[in-house]
Amino acid sequence: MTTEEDNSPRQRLYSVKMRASANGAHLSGAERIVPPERVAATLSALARRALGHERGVPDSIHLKAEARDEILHISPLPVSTFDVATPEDGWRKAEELLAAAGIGCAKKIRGLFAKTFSMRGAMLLDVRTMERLEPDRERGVRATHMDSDPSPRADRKDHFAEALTLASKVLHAPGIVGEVCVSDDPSYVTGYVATRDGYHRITKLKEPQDPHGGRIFLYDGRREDVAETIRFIEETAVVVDRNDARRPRLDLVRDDLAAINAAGLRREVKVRNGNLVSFASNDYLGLSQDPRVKEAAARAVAEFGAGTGASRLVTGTLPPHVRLERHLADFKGAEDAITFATGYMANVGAITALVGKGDAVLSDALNHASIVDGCRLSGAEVVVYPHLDLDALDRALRGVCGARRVLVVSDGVFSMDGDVLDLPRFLEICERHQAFSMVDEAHALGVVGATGHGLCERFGCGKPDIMMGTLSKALGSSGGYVAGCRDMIEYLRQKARPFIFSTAPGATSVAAADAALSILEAEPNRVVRLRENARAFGGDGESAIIPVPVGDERRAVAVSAALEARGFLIPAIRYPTVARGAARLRVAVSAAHSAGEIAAARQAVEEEVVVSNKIYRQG
Ligand code: WAQ
Ligand code: MG
Repeated sequence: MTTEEDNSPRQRLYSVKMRASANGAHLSGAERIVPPERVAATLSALARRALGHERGVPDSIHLKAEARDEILHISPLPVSTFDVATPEDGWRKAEELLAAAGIGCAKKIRGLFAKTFSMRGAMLLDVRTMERLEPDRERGVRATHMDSDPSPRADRKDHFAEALTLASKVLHAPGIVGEVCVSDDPSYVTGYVATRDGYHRITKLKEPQDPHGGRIFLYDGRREDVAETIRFIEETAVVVDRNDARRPRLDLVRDDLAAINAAGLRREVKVRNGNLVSFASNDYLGLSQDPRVKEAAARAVAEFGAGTGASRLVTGTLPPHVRLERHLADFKGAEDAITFATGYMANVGAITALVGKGDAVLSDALNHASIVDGCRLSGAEVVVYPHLDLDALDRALRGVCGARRVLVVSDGVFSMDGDVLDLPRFLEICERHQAFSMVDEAHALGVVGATGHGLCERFGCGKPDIMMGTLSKALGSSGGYVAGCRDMIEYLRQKARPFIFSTAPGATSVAAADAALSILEAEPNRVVRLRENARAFGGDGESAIIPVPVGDERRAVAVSAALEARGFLIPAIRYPTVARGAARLRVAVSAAHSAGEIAAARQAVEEEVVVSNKIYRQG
């Protein structure tokens, strides 16, 4: 054991405890060991914790503080985390860890958890004879008088910190060779196996929603010493010193990864499988593969080289940049345009340039992450209004009258469900409040409007002050742009930091976007075909995105995998991109899909969703 006992005189400490009950039943409990100056604050934090417990409101709260002269200071057990997919895998791991510590009865131990459920304390098990040694089988053995230094915040439960303290103390007791713990908290599925060589977290020891848990302390020693072991666990005051035990820094990252995995939220960086029919791309018009677009890119690299060597305002601006910006401005019916290396940068750049401290920005609840990040980074007051609720926007604008400048920003076509902003109404509201209007047409350019010019064409209305869009989707290249009046664009050239401080985008992507824009203008029929394909897949033809709601994250992933096995790439969209429990398939059609591909994919989606419905109900 790595523990060092240090008996040098220290400041007198207080053992502070809280116990709360409702209708005579235990509700919550916690304890801390703190210096005198922390006693009052700790009592109050523990009271808050009792009152805020999710299982109910207490009708009695006991708070107690007693001075302890003798405190044993020990080191924490070293921590490791094992990421497992299912409780079965978790218990297999637990079995291995116990076996490594010379404890061979893991299966029996697991079975005993059926009896720990009603116990407030732990079962004390003799690992040689399998006898239960706790004197009171209903209550069990309760580990108390313990804390760590530093002490975790007292007003709410930190499962990990409190469990590590308990396990470190218990494994320090004479004769204790191990502990197995499963939380009784239905939403907390991580448990642990502690042995003398460490605290081993196992990310899944039960299914979510399961309220059963408990603790079993494993004893290997003489029967006449049991009383002394229990006395240590229940009465000796122990502080686990975590000050010089900062956890290995990579473990902090691995813990988070394990949690992401356990929740079914892991995403993979995948190399595209060229054999699948893809409904995952934003290459709505198929222009990324058009020979004329590729040819333009190749010519540009031959003429101007691979990189631009400097930012736009230094020496990075090349003739293709100027040509594309002119072309975009004309296409959007605007006076000028500015391009960025990515659409993300265009949003962050425009928003942070326009508003800052003392200003306000109003943003639709489902706006793209790049808009969200721009709002946060700007330092302006951010008001998020409910998705597409323009009455709420109107009301919110009345509430920000103290702000110096006000910006309202919305996606034109929302990327997850393909729903469309009512632009005329949006503009009327912004105008009335003298707020800047900004619309992101990333999923609208080349898609919305009879000839793909976007929302203004679709509604036959005026223009937002800031018309943002991308070169990366329908134009088949990469980059972002903002189009607007001359002064607005000049302002962005002076103020937009991603523009000022990035190396100018390469001539290849710029020339490719320019060529694609020419094709879009010359061949508006592509837009018509795209809309027909969207309708053939069951969409309303307003956008190229058709959401198929599924709900459960794992189920959405399973349906997506089944579709992949049938030759269709249709991604599952999960939290954090959409809300938890609102996972869906996101179908993005392209003008390049044939009628046969659309029909086959639609049928496959319908079948696989039905199959998964059945499996899900049974399971
Ligand atoms: N002494 C003995 N047994 C206890 C004690 C105690 N002081 N407190 C709780 N138990 C028993 C009791 O049977 C509970 O039902 C059971 O343990 C579970 O208690 O690294 O939250 O407080 O992230 O629900 C593990 C953390 C958290 C894993 C465990 O336990 C990690 C947890 P809970
Ligand atoms: Mg609990």
